[in-house]
Amino acid sequence: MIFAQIPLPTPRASSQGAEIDDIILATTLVTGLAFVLVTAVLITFCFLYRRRSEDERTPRILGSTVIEIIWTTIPFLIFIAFFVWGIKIFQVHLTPPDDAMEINVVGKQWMWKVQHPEGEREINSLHIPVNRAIKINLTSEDVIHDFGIPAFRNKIDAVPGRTMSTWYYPTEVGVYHIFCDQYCGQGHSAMVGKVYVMEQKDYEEWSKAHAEGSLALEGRKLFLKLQCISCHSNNSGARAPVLEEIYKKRVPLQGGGEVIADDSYIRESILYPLKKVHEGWQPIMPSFLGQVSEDDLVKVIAYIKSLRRGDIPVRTEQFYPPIGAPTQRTEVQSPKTNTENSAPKESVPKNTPKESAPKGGK
Ligand code: HEC
Ligand SMILES: [Cu+2]
Repeated sequence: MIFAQIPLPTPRASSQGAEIDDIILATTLVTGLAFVLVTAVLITFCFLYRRRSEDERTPRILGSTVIEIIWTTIPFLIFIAFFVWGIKIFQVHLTPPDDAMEINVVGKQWMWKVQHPEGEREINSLHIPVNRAIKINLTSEDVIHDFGIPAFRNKIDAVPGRTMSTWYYPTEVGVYHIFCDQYCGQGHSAMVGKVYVMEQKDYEEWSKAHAEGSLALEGRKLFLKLQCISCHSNNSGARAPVLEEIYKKRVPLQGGGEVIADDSYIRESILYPLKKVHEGWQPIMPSFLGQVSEDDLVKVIAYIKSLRRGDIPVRTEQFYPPIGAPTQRTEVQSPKTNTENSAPKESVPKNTPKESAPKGGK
């Protein structure tokens, strides 16, 4: 844990992080030192043994067994030491504790689909409790991806037709990056996400709100299906307010005054969006009167009320595979149908309902 004291730009948020940092820094130091030594000797010898006159002849030097043995044995022992050290850490990564909470992750071009033990699902985000072992079961629906979380110092390939496992023990509450660490096609750079490490009670709350069949989860599906996400997304430059944590907050209104965002305000905003317009936003939201049944409205409102920071998904664009790439995916490998599977794809209209209306209408 000596080297692990050095501050690094990437936060360290898992119990295994320090060990990994130690071995990486030690390897870098030792090999770096060897590099400096070899280079120094090389440059010194260039001067020391340079040709001094036109008729100086190069002496014939034959090998030295002693030197050969020394410079073979020392690096060999050093590398073996690193190998043993590395294997020990790797072994720990391969063997999750028995009480680990299991989460299934599926990679596909180009998103991460996550399923929790109680059935909660999410895309491109992973909510987990702090100070609890988390086992990840990973697979891929198409090509090889790699589920990498730098803050946990962990990455593992997602291989189609196989389930790979790894585990974490998150130690710091916070939000960290998920990257796809294996080049997997055109949308590879967009195959990113966030991991939310939460206090146990926050996780339970989140879990309850996202459990299969809960109102909020049903509402989430409607939110995607009704394409609310085309405006209310987490993308920078989205055209509408992000609806996270608005419940019971004050909303300043255009033309002065303000209103508390309670159930009835949310309801009115969906059915009669122009009645009260959030100050600073364009009144572009179409009315959903007649498009959402009362039952569904209740679910959508429950979803909006449940939203915490980072809950609103980012719009995932549909990327088309490059020409020549296999278009038909083998059904054998795909796990059972995921209801959220197609949601982000559908939720990316090129035009909002409002914008596209005049084209067809006039
Ligand atoms: C065409 C873009 C667009 C779509 C689609 C859209 N909205 Fe909006 N929405 C807005 C804008 C812009 C505002 C802020 C201006 C206003 O209050 O009308 C807003 C405001 C709201 C508000 C009030 C929040 C606040 O901060 O005042 C709620 C709640 C809301 N929308 C819910 C929804 C729901 C639910 C859907 C889907 C059924 C939806 N919106 C679809 C653009 C959109
Ligand atoms: Cu990928």
